[in-house]
Amino acid sequence: MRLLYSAGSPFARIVRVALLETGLDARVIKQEVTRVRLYSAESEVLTVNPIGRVPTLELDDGTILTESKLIIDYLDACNPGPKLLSRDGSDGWRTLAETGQASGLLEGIVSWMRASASPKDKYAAAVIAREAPRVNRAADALEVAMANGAYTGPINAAQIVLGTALGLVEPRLPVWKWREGRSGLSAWYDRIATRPSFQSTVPPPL
Ligand SMILES: N[C@@H](CCC(=O)N[C@@H](CS)C(=O)NCC(=O)O)C(=O)O
Repeated sequence: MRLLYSAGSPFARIVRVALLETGLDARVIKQEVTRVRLYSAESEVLTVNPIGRVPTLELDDGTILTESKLIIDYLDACNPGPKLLSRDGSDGWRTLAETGQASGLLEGIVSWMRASASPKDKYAAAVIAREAPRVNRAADALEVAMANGAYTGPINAAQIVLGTALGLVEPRLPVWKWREGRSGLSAWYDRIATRPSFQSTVPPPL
């Protein structure tokens, strides 16, 4: 298998962490695509995937998987151990609910970050005005959820997505002071960030 990824992509990081956490990492050749190439017509991703995004996972039979959470489904199918993304309701749908919440936070952070990087874009201010309250609402809900034992138990997709989302803020969106007033969420992040899978996939500063 071959994984096309970019070092700074949070969506690719979800898959990279999942590979490390499931022990499947050794079965995958990793091919880094630089940010400049990823956003160019010369992107290596375009040679196999018309969508042109990372993560892209090429299976041994040439099948192309794209979309981070669908790739996690595939990794779960390859892995005899506990599922990262339980889809059978045996956990009361908790993982699905938490993964959705964490994904909404991540997408909000990415939208805010991209708008901040393009201040001349005529829509940038409107995007930030919509996304900043969204991520603050999500983080406030997460602070409450942490006090109720959410995002705990064996590592799973929800924890990976949330750790990846929060791990993007300090290097890429330092303007958002998400830790202020959120000691529970902050302590949760500091714990997950010490895992070797997170430590070895930290996004580089821009
Ligand atoms: N929904 C996708 C998002 C993937 C995505 O947006 N990847 C970005 C990098 S963070 C990308 O490849 N962008 C290249 C492009 O849009 O052409 C997933 O979960 O995998």
